[in-house]
Amino acid sequence: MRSGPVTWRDERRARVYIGLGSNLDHPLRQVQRALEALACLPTSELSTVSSCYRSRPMGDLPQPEYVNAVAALDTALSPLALLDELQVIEARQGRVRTAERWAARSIDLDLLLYGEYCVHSARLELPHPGLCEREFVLYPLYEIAPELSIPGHGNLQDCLSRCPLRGLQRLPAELEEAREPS
Ligand code: ROI
Repeated sequence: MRSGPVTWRDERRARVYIGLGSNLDHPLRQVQRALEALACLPTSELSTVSSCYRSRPMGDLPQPEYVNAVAALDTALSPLALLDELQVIEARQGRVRTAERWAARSIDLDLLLYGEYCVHSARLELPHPGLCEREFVLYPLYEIAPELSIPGHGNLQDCLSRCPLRGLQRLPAELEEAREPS
């Protein structure tokens, strides 16, 4: 018989990483609200959340700076069921999908990694195809999972060393806490 506390990781759950980004309608608040929604997903547990970062918009369109963060979630949802849930959260927070590919957005939730899975389908690509070129993903990811290796790309630290900061700034925790209640 076992005695004492047992730490047990449910094998049916996958460790997934989700990138959050916003540059419209109070970005910091949008990110916080999305994190609250992630914490309520069925059969899932929000494990770790990075600091929030201010980043320069990637792409050629003139638009405001972004707030970005990365969250680790343990989930029994399948990749596509999780993607559906992420899109429901985006829609609830007023995300409007326009024909313009890299337009400003109230909230963007990107499924970056789903365990070790590699998927290439019309709806979903894993690892996320932009992951290793995006400083606003790699740096927050490194903050919460420095030992991670990315299927097809090697270890995260090597990816990070090839990715310029482009002015990325970690926001002080006080700023996140001082934010008005939503
Ligand atoms: N640029 C930054 N800095 N952060 C983002 O989250 C982000 N998201 C996007 C595009 C438009 C590519 N640019 C971004 O989808």
